[in-house]
Amino acid sequence: MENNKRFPEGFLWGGAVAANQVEGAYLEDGKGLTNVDLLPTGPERRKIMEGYIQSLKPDSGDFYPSHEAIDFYHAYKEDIALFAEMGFKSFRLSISWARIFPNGDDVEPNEAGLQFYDDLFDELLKHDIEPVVTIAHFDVPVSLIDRFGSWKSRKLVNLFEKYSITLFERYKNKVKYWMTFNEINMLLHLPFMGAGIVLDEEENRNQVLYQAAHHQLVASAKAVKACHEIIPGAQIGCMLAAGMTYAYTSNPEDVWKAMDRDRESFFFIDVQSRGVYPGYASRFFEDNSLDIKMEDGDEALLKENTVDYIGFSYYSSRCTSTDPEILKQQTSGNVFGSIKNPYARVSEWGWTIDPKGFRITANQLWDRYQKPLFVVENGLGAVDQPDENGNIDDDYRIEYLSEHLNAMSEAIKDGVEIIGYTSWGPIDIVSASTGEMKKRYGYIYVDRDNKGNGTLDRSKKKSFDWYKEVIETNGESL
Ligand code: BGP
Repeated sequence: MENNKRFPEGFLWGGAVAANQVEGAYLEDGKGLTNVDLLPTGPERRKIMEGYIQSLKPDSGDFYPSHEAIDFYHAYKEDIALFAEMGFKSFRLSISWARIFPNGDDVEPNEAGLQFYDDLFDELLKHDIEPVVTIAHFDVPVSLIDRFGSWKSRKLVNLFEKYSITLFERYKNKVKYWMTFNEINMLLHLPFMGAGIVLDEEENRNQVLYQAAHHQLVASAKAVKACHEIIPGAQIGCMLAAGMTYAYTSNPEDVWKAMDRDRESFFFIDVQSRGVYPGYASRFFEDNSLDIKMEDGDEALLKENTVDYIGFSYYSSRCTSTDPEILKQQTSGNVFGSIKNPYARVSEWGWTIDPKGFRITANQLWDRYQKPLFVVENGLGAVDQPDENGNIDDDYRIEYLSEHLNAMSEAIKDGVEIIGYTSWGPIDIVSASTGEMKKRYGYIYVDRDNKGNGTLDRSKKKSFDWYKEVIETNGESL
């Protein structure tokens, strides 16, 4: 790449969504109920995401945004035509496990579910858009939660392997980019949303979560193995909710705590990318008397089946401190909260806005793993208010994205190999953390409010043409 080019030729510009946040049609064509279909909007949502849920059936008095979402299941051709108009080279989406295996362990897959994604990939390929597929973006069939406790059970390893092999066999001529678990570290923070795990008070939380993590890590390695065997040349990655943790002061205790916080997330990727459990994890298990059951063959499987690239989401960096007074100055953030960073502004949802942190995080991941990176989520959730003519001049989103894309181009100049950028929510979709439509990320506005009212009509925001030019010029317009 010549020095003056900011992005490599063939850079995979695009956008990213998740099945449960766009598709809707939550029980259509044979699809089974999933954990994310049990997340209502409102005050209950957070507790349920954390694993404290009373019933595995939707409550008729609640509103569940995933049930209709933005009806992508029926509108995908129109939406993909808009992505093609922006010049997308890639589009990241997830497959809902319960569309393929409604109960998770059905003997035969649900043909209507397989056909839906076949048609979706055909539509993308018709527009020369590369599908980038997340095998599990939080979805777990409720039946597996009900009968086996979801990822608490080793049974899910082989069920996930069978699900993955079904996808690889079916889509081997259409999909070259895969990733196993979306934000695999989410499991530690929001166990029910991340992995369908229901917790009860008397259980040892760390024992349950790190045993479940081991099951997901083994399942991920089995999927990597199968993908390489069934689709030679395909790239299969992991996916981390990233964002460096800064020490609030130069107090070595703060520095150590910040490193420890990052290792909590790196733990998963260390195993998926380097193939071995790091020493600090073994020490953590010992110090906390955790007995993680591993089966014969697990170690070799992990070692021999590491990922081809590191996918990650970046929204914000974080701050931590050992000072209880400082710790009180909390702000929110994707998955994990943070102390307010006095050097950074925050979004309307309190998420830190730190473009330099994006360059720092990309360098940190490259230094640690020395494997290609793929930015598969980045964006600004904001309240987009149409004006009297229905226009949305989202200059604030253009500013956020410009700053972050410039930071990413600096990381590439630092020698960090980044293969693509799929901005989160190229079209307005359901927020994962709050279930709101009001928290909009898109270049495309969708007429739907937090309660499901609206026409679902799509319209272009100011950022639509802005991003179209970024892609057309391969980033030179930034
Ligand atoms: C990540 C998820 C995405 C997306 C994103 C934005 O955790 O991988 O599903 O939702 O967060 O968060 P939110 O939708 O809560 O604004």
